[in-house]
Amino acid sequence: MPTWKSIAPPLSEITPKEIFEQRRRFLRLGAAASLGTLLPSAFAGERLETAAKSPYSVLETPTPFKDIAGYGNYLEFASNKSDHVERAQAMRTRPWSVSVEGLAARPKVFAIEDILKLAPLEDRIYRHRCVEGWSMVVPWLGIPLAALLKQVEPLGSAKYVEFISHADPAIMPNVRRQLLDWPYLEGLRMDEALHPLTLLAVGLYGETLPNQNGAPLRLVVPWKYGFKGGKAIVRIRLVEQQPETSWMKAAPDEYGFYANVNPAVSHPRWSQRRERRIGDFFKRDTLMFNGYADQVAQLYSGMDLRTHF
Ligand SMILES: Nc1nc2c(c(=O)[nH]1)N[C@H]1C(S)=C(S)[C@@H](COP(=O)(O)O)O[C@H]1N2
Ligand SMILES: [Mo]
Repeated sequence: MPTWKSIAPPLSEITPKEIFEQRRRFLRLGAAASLGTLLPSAFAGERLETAAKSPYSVLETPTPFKDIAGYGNYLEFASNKSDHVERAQAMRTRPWSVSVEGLAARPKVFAIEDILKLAPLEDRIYRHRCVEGWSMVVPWLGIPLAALLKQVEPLGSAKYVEFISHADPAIMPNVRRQLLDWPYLEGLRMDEALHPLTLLAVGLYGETLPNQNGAPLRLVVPWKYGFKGGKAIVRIRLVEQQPETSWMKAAPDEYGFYANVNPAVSHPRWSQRRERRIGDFFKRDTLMFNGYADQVAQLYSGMDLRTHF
């Protein structure tokens, strides 16, 4: 079976030339100079060209590529933190389209190539905190989700956004079982979805996303626990009611709709006060809103974050 690399054109062919030039300058500055040694050839995707570093990036050292691409959760493929890597290689991520539908004046099905033309690709180095207590620093490439949502002209009645991931029982062993209510469904409130930090990621470390990290595009919401970031998204629905996510259906007392990183609110089975950054020996304190409080705290003013966990 061909992998997507063998059937997909390099994404560089569809990004504007001036962005490509900026990217080359960025590369020459050395920010990605060590990539060659970081990328195991089995994971190497197509190089993406991006604008300069984003002001939204944190000034922390990114977790090595091999850890980001080798450790994580992709429950459709595996229930542990590593078996999904090999299994996800069976996925074909081209051609790919995303239907943006529901309460919108101009609902539309977008080919991924057209999504990439909506805004310049940005390097965004984000903290990534998993609800289970581990964390990473991830150099994503992506565009703000808002750039896509604005295209369909959301109606005033659209209060929430649902994100629906690809589910294919033929290649995803856990989709043949009842582990979660498939397809993986996540959601955001409209103002969270339109927040400039909310990213549709298509790349990692300057390359197209590895399949195991959610290729060809996935959601990234850096002030929330990692499970809010659905992988391999195929459908985005604008809705009036708060979505019931796959995790809320599975364990409503453990996984709330908001899932904001909050060291003061424990998971029923463990504390969220501290986290282990992959590669570190000692744990570190978890920061309110994962360190993004200055940018997002006002979204929740007046809300009780214990009830709305
Ligand atoms: N479709 C889908 N998306 C998913 C998951 C999943 O199991 N299925 N796991 C989530 C969880 S719990 C985390 S921590 C992140 C992990 O993403 P990463 O592997 O890119 O670090 O993906 C999230 N998105
Ligand atoms: Mo997670």
